[in-house]
Amino acid sequence: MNVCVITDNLYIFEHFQGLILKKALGASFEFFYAPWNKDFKARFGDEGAIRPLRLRDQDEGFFSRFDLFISLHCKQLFPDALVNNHLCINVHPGYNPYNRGWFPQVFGIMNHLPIGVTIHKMDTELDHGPILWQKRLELRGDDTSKEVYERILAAEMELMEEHLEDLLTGNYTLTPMASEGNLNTKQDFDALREIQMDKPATYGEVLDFLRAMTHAPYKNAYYLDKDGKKVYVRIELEKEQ
Ligand code: 0FX
Repeated sequence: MNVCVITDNLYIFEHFQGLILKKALGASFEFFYAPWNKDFKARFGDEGAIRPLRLRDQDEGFFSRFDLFISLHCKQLFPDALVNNHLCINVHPGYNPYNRGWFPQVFGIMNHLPIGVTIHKMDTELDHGPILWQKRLELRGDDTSKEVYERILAAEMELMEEHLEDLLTGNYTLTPMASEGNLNTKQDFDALREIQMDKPATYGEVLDFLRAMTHAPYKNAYYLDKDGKKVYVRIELEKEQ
C-alpha cells in the first residue's frame, strides 16, 4: 500500500515517522509539505525526508500513485478531484462537528464547546465528513490555549498509534457527523485579536477570552494605547497545589 502524508507541523511529522516504524505493516509512505512553509523549506529543502508539493498543481497521474492520503495538519486545501476520487483521511485537532476549521481549542475555550481530536474521511467541505475515531478532552480550570493544544497533539498521536493498523487494513466504520456543527476561519480568529475596550462583558467572559488567546510565544490579543501602539495581553493562571 502506498500512502501519501501531507503535513506542515514538525511535531506531528517527527512523531508520525516514529509511529510508522512500529505500526506500518509494510506500507510505503511519502511525505510532503506546502511549498510556502518556510520552516520546513529551511530544514528539509526540496529532496529531504519530506518534500514540497503544491496539491492544486497535481493531477490524476500523481494522485493515482497512492492508495491513501493522510492530512496531518496540512495547510493546503485538498482539491475536489482528490477527495472525490481517492481515500483521504484528515487528522483534526478538534472534536467534530464542534469548531471545525481554525484553532479549535481557542473557540472551544471561549464558547464552552467540546474540545478533542477527530480522525475523519474528508469530503469537499473543510474538516467535514464521516468520523472514524475521535477522543474528547476535558478542559481544566487553569488551562490556556497552549496547555490544551499540547494535550491535543499528544492525543492525536495516541489515536493514530491506536488505529494506524486499522486504517491501513480498512478495519473501521464511518459514522456520519451528528450535525453540521460550526466552522471557524483564520479571519474569525484574527477578528478576535483587538480587544474592544468599551465592549461590555462579564468577568467570566473576559477570563475565558484571555485563556483562549494565551498561547506563547504568539502575540494574539492586544489593545491600542493612547499613541495607537499595540499592547499585547496574555494571562497567567496558577492553580493552588
Ligand atoms: O497546524 P495547526 O495546529 O492547525 C491549524 C488548524 O487549527 C487546523 O484546523 C488545520 N487542520 C491545520 C492545517 O492548521 O496550527 P498552527 O501550528 O499554526 O497553530 C497551533 C496553535 O498555535 C493554534 O491552535 C493556536 C496557536 N496559535 C498559532 C498561531 C499561528 C496562536 O495562538 N496564534 C497564532 O498566530
